[in-house]
Amino acid sequence: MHQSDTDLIFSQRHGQIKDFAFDAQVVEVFPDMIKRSVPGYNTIIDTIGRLSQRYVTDNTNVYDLGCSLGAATLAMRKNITAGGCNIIGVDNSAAMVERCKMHVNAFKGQTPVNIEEANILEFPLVNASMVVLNFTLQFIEQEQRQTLINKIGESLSSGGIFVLSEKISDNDDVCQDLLVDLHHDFKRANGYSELEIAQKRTALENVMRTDTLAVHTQRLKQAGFSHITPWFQCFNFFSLVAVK
Ligand code: GEK
Repeated sequence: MHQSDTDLIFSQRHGQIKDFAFDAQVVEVFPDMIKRSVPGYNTIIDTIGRLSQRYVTDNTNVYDLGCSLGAATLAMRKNITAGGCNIIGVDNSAAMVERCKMHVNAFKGQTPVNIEEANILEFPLVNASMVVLNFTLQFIEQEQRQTLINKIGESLSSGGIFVLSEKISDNDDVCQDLLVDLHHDFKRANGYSELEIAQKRTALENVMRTDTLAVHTQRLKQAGFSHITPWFQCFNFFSLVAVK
């Protein structure tokens, strides 16, 4: 990997650590950052692709909410076999959206893709057969999460699928400490130093708030999803599918 693509954002000691933001500096190193920080990221992206082949139906919309550089969008575009569909990727970071459009245009595909700069809380969702929230809900205010999940539920047709991936917390302190330690070991094994791990943790403190798996499941039930199953967990990272 070229040095400039490597995530070195927290490698030097910062006097004061600012809240983490999806700015141009983060965009530059994002693919490296997410792969070295999120256990199972590639498996989750591949599986989103496979699920799109199975669940996306003709003449529907597919949403990738908080699409970043479009990894899930591209996986779905590669795998969708249904006709007359549109993939809509939404992100509120101007820097992400600009780079995402370049990524998407660099590959060819049958299904049209629109990348929109918008807040997913305000973005209308209609006629969907698949909605993906891949590590995005954790950045939404906790009080606004139910409204967003309800909107996703309402946009999906019967038999449509929702994929939710998140960093989670555990109410049991012993389990929580173990999962956090295992995740930090994973980051160390991927070349992050103690300083980088500690500074990133501080930067995320005010912007990323995690829920328990039980809270996520309850929210989905309240939004009317009747078939919910976690299909992936590694340490404190999980992904679930919910079918309407
Ligand atoms: C992936 N899904 O590679 N509206 C729109 N976008 C938002 C909002 C919001 N209110 N809040 C945060 N974002 C991607 C990875 S990253 C996860 C998702 C991570 C966007 C934010 O700008 C960022 O691009 C993304 O959500 C979260 O499959 O970095 O841990």
